[in-house]
Amino acid sequence: MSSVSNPAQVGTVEATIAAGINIALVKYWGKAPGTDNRPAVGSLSLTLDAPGTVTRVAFDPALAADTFRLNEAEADLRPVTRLLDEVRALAGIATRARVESRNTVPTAAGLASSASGFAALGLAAWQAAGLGRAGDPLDRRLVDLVRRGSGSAPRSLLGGFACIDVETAGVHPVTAAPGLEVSLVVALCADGPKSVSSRDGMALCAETSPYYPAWVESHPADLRAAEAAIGAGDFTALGEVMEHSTMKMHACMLASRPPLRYWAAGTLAALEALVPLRRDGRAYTTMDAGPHVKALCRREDEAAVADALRPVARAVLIARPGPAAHATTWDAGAR
Ligand code: 2P0
Repeated sequence: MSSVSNPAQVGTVEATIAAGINIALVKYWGKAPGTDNRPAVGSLSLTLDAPGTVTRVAFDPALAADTFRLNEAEADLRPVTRLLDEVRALAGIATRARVESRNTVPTAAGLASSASGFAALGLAAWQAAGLGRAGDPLDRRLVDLVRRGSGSAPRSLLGGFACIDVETAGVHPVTAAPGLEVSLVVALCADGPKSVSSRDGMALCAETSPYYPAWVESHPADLRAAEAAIGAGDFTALGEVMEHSTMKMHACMLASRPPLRYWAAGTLAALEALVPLRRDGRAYTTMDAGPHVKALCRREDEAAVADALRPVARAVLIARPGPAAHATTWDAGAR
């Protein structure tokens, strides 16, 4: 009888995972001291049905080194190998892996894809190494693994609304009241990648913005309000707290030295275009570490919100709540 304890040691084993991007309603901005990429504040997000990432990981004994292709081209292997090394250590294997990834996130437009990317990579590697299967309850080691890649990635392991708790750095689903049917309309407002990475921006803000301590201190109340609004199906309360968390984060960024401004002219144009719908309580906006505007609305208003944004945006995507990261086939892809 073979003494091999893990299937990844005897032949090629592979897994393919699809994960959607997520948009934070209550924002993560700032890191706890230390090197484990733990957040300084919690966060609450919505995982979207699209766009997202599909990743296939194959542990192949014939490989001498890991390989990584993103959208059919060779890509930076270092963050992938870092994550694979952690998985190999946990699984007790040394096998190298072939990793292929397809991003349906328009990366050229600068819409963040690291959350769906690390969620898909982490879960695919996890499953291929025999550490767990799709549908298993979330393993805390998996949450930590993907968080070290990207602080927002644990939220993309879950579908719908997801919350990261600042005390534990764990992630849990937030169940919405049945009547709360929302859409997120994404307006792409500028071209090109962002000038300052989230990591550098967070460090600058924590070191130089006089508003950073207030941001951290006032954060838990926003998180509680958002969780309560989702549970009660209160769209207005949810929209208002999302907007408030967003503007506090950007105020904190703007007060950094030198100022950190992720907005572009197109960002303000999109906000202006939504003023009438905002006045009627039909659309609330959020922006991340980039120029794009995302509008939260009720499902019945998604077409009206998209119509208002189209004249001023480079492109408009209508997204709805999406599933948890899940097994798929490489050919099925993702839209
Ligand atoms: C968020 N952002 O909650 C916030 C709002 C940007 C603004 O999560 O440094 O790329 O890799 O942990 O995951 C930026 O996220 O940051 C982010 P790192 P990450 O969505």
